[in-house]
Amino acid sequence: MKGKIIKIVSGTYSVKDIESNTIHIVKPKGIFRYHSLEPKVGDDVEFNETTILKMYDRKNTFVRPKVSNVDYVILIMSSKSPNFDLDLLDRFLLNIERNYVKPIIVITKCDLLESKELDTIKSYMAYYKNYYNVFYSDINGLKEKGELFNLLKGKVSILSGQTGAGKSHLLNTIFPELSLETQEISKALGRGKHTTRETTLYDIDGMYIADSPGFSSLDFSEIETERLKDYYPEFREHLNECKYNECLHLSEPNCKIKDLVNSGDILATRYESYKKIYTEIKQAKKVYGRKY
Ligand SMILES: Nc1nc2c(ncn2[C@@H]2O[C@H](COP(=O)(O)OP(=O)(O)OP(=O)(O)O)[C@@H](O)[C@H]2O)c(=O)[nH]1
Ligand SMILES: [Mg+2]
Ligand SMILES: [Zn+2]
Repeated sequence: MKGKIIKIVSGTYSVKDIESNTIHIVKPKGIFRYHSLEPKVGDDVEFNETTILKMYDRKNTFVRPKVSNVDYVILIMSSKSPNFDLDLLDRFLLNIERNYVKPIIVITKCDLLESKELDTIKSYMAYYKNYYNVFYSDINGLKEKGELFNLLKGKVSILSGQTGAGKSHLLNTIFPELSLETQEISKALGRGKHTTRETTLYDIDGMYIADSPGFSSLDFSEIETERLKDYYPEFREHLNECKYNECLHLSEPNCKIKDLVNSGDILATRYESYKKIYTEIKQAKKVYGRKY
């Protein structure tokens, strides 16, 4: 049989048979350990009644949460408590782009904003809409639920975003059958722990979705500084339009990207964030003495 791993609990694997839609509880063959291959949720496998026999090649694989073959990362950004933060948004987007996965952005907690504050956020997000799908949600859930479902059908998606941003709450409002644990942000921070701890791939009418614990710090030190520019869709759009093909859009002359920043076509905060992260990566490499 062919199937997809949807849950792993202490060495026991739940695999969904693609054809019959039934769940089978199985163990992986010892050969996986021998090859130090760790089957993860999202992996497509060949299996029989008791055992996973073979794992198919992965499109990609994530470490946090441990999920393979991810199509979308749904980035949950709260508009208030924790407060909306463009720099953080750009960092999360970079973290998704570097894994060559498509981000979908959901701005949560819109019910906590004055309409003026919401307008400000929406005016920024209008720029991001040129490149990504953007949704808004409040305490009651998501308005354009149908549109989101159309994107997610038949795909594997993971939720990502700061702790307390409302990942589990959003899943609960759009899929009430899940009843995931959520927690007041103040309590979550006081306890210093995330409310969500384990990874399950929920199968909701053919949409595979994993909730995941939020994280508060992102590490970009493994990115090569010369590659960083490739993870910005607005830079990719103008490949080869700078004087130098290898242009990093920093201090080079006749740089198309800098022109577009000056004309307001590229959001200045995006460019500033790019420069800042570039410098941070350079600094980190110096500290650790790495040579690239
Ligand atoms: N007013 C309002 N509160 C919300 C909204 N979304 C989430 N919350 C609240 O924010 C708090 C944190 O939400 P969670 O869903 O637990 O956050 P999380 O992102 O899953 O957090 P971790 O699992 O720790 O990463 C809870 O008290 C939710 O009830 C919203 O749209 N509006
Ligand atoms: Mg959670
Ligand atoms: Zn340039």
